[in-house]
Amino acid sequence: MFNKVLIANRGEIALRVIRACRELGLKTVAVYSEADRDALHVRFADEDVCIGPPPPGESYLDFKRIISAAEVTNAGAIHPGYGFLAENADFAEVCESCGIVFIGPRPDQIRQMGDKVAAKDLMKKAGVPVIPGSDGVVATFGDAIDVADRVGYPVILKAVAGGGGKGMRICRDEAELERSFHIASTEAANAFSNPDLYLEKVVVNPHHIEIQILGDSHGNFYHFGERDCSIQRRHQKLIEETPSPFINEEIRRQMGQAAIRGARMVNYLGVGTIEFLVDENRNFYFMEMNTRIQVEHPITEEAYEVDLVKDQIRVALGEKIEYHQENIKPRWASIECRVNAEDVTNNFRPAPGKIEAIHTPGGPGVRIDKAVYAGYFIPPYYDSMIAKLIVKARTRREAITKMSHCLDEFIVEGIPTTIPFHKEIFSHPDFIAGNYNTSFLETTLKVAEAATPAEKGKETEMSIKTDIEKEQGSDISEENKVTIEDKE
Ligand code: MV4
Repeated sequence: MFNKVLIANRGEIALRVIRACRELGLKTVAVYSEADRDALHVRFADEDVCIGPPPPGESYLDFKRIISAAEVTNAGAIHPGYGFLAENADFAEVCESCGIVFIGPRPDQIRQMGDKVAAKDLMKKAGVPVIPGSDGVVATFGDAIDVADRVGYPVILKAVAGGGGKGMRICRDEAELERSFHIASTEAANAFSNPDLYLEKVVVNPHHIEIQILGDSHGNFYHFGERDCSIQRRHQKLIEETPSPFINEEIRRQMGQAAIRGARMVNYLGVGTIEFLVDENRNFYFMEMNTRIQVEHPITEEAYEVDLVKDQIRVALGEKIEYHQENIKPRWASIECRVNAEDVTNNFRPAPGKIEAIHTPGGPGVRIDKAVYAGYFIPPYYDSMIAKLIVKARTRREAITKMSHCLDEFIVEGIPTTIPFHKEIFSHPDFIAGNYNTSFLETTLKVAEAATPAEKGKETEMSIKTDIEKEQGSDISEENKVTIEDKE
């Protein structure tokens, strides 16, 4: 079917895929931009092709350059990793038409899940609980009022083409809904070239719990439990863990079965993640589906003793994946910290530069997925995650202890990292007690909205402010911001 895989990505995920390919006896091709000549994925792949200048649009996002690289190297498949082209239905389609296997779901599945209203509709049909709200797009302000009256305030306006927290607006009453409706629609049109909105009741203090699923081309579907991703700052996950301290075996089974019903409904192919919001009473509601391998997949691999990337590639090879759902159980407690090259004291500003020295922790139950090394220059063009520190232990308490020691042992010189921030979280009694939800960083550590007077009106380079946001100053809640960042 194919025996050579081109990896259309960089960084740690490119290495992760190269390793999986090697173990499966597959040859690998790295592609790289001029900023990545010294990157490890280029060194470790069997072949490599420079595909253009540093800006992603001219390299890692450029269909033509990537397809050409696959054709000249005779690669039969492309693995997109996460970010970049991973959830681009058009790219998956182009691969198909060029006779190249896209390692991921089918183009129509990517497209369907990218349309948040279509995805929600589909899940509803599959019997998956969805957040109460509009039946599809809310066409007019009048319709929005009717739905809001039915489900009750506060409500949230979301962009149909949005996702990941981009272009959402919370409305506490009708007046606010009236003010927000046209603004949100205009923002959505500008940011996503689609003005359509849908409306939902706000789930208060939700937990972000996602279920890992896998489907093969023989009609088998499996779930690998949950990941608790509630520790986020500005919709960027910082810590993920499994099992979730909030989820018991019974809820896990229910959410897993719901996720499988959703996957089966679209005959889903490959690895995917179904994101749920879980309220304080442990009611769970479908939020979005991610049709890619995710940054945080290693905690599931460690806890469940599986290799999701190898399974993903095997599915693309047409192989049958043989698990027994009743044997897929969390055998370990696993936690991941995303180590980013960011200045925590300066609003988490990305801080690219040269890594002068690095020492990573080790020992039993410690896994580090990274692609940086001493002397490596972190280029400013891509995302700031430089390593993932993943631990596993028999209990959550032991995993937390291990993580704390690993963070102490993790030394990076030359650039600031998020490690000091992680240390704070791992010593916080509420985190240790498992007593947290998506509001933790904002309300407990008070960092989500770290804008100081000097910070007012200023944003990081990668985010854009719409005119209305500038008008409102930076007092608006995070939920009301639209960014163009498209990293995980
Ligand atoms: C919500 C919500 C509350 N109620 N929807 C944020 C990311 C995007 N995928 C959806 N998000 C939310 N949708 C309803 N009806 C709260 C959030 C939310 C959130 C969700 C998961 C993790 C962190 C979050 C932080 C702020 C808001």
